[in-house]
Amino acid sequence: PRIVFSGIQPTGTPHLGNYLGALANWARLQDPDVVTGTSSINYYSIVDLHAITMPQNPATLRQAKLDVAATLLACGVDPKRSVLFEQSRVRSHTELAWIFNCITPVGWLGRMTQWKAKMEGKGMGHAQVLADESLTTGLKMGLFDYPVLQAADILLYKGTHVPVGEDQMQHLELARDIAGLFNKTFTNVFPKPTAIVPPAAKRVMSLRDPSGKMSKSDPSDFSRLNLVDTPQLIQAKIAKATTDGIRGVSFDPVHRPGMSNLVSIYAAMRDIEIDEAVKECADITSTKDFKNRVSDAIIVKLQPIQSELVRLQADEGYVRKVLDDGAEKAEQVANKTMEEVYKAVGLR
Ligand code: AQP
Repeated sequence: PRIVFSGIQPTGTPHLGNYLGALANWARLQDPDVVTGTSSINYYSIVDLHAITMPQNPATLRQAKLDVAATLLACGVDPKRSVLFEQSRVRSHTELAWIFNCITPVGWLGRMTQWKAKMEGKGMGHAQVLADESLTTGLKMGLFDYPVLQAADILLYKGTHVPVGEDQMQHLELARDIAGLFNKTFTNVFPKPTAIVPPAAKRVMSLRDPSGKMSKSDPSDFSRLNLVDTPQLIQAKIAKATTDGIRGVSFDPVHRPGMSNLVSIYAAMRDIEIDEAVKECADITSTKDFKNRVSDAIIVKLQPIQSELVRLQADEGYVRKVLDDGAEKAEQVANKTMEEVYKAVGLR
């Protein structure tokens, strides 16, 4: 069978980018493959150890983990068919990351763009490199090493398929390289995982600045659509979304990034192709009318998820129980892999 692994950080409430880039696929992958009939084992993790690579408030983090768990369940993750768990409850994630740290060249991590982007968010220049001491004193080891931990997350369960948004492609390549390096250095333990990226809306952009991706940690709440936003708020955020002065609806990410972002969101919400979405809106000349159509589509799509979420949030005991069971199941599999790893490396 396929072994599916993916994670989400409890850094805030999940947004439409998380949903379209990853979560919608998480639910879908619980079903057997429509073409081959292959079934899968699914591991979905709330990756709290990744969240602390950026400063977090402990109380907020604790609450966010429960909220994210409830949201995943509301989005269709089914604990009967998937192992849903908190990363830090399974200690082997960090153990395997350490072993990978001992073989992964620093240069591989130096090429990753995410830590640079996050440093940039702290007012540091993208062009400056590792050798610049003034830059790297502000860079925490954990943030730099994040992709190695991510490789450990996936490979601990011998993951073969990883449903993620496009922003994670570089990290997934690294996970493949680390798997290959481990197998070559010691013995063949790990498969090379493949990314599963959705065809449409693989990268949902910020509503305020469509040159950057929609993200939980963006300080502006108007930059994203949270899955929990009320219809009024969704309408207000879409109404304020950055577009352009050009009349009519078209898809042209280079010249019309804001408009194109809304078109791909609309297409994804309606489960149609981008071309079809543009055709459907051919008669619309005013951006205001188009935005109303987009927010209506979002509201309709999110409604069932939101009512399920309300139900789950009233039942914290159930959510905790799901996480406890998940941690137990994940740990058993992780322990088996670690035995193989320890033997291969010579630690046993
Ligand atoms: N804008 C996006 N479009 C498509 N997919 C996205 N993902 C995230 N943003 C988008 C996918 O969601 C999964 C969980 O990733 P995450 O927890 O790192 O999400 P985030 O919103 O990006 O969270 P943060 O805290 O703001 O983190 P940084 O700053 O690290 O991005 C992943 O599969 C991701 O691809």
